[in-house]
Amino acid sequence: MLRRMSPSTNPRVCFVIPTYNEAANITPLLERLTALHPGDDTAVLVVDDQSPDGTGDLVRAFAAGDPRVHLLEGPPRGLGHAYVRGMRHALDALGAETVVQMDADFSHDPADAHRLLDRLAAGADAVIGSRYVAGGAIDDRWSPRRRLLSHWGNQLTRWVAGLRHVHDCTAGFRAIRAAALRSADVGRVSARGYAFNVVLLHRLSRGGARIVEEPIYFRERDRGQTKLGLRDVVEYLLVIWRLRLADLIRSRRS
Ligand SMILES: Nc1nc2c(ncn2[C@@H]2O[C@H](COP(=O)(O)OP(=O)(O)OP(=O)(O)O)[C@@H](O)[C@H]2O)c(=O)[nH]1
Ligand SMILES: [Mg+2]
Repeated sequence: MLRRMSPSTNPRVCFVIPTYNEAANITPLLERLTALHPGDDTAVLVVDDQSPDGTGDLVRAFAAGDPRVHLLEGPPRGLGHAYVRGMRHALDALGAETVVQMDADFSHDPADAHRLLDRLAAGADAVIGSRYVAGGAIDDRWSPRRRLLSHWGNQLTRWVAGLRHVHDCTAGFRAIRAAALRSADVGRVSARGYAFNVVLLHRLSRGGARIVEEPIYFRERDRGQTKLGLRDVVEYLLVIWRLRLADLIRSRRS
């Protein structure tokens, strides 16, 4: 397929993909994403935390053959830090107009990104690839424990953090306009781990962003291992109550 020849223009869309030990997934994912988005208006930024399994080297090798692929490396400081670094780089260094955040393990189908981007083009500021709206689903291979944790974690978040209008608050597959990320001051989100996603969502929502949900099928990873740990769960619970407190203080002041 012919590429649009405008390599000096800023990418319209930058995929931001955090990785930690995703050597089994990253090359197939980069192949698939770059094939689905063949134009020079797309960039892919992998944010790797010096994965011991050599994920970074695989990205470097791929990027050598495709200048639209970028690698941002840093010390392992958690998923939240990786997202902040990646989104800042996408906005400030690459000049992206839209950021699509997604996981590296094929739980988020790269082919679904087009649907998220279409909803953005139709007027939304942020589109969530959602498991919990009509048409959305989770892989049957999820254990009942994992299902329960995710379902009730989401319900708790909606009520405690005041995000009742959103059904999938923890989703990591989202398309967000650069302007919305800037007004949410994404560079200053301090959550270390998975709580990043709910903090960013809360900031977007309170900043008046038009947030919509697009149903997705969330596939269980076939390769590699989960990194979700107890520390993340504890931070998450503290964070949603902190967000509620922030709302309370704000409403008292106004
Ligand atoms: N850079 C970076 N990436 C991370 C870190 N922790 C997780 N990731 C990546 O973030 C994405 C989501 O992590 P997963 O471990 O798949 O979390 P999950 O989807 O809740 O768990 P599974 O369903 O078991 O896959 C994946 O692409 C991971 O490689 C981290 O500390 N740093
Ligand atoms: Mg995963």
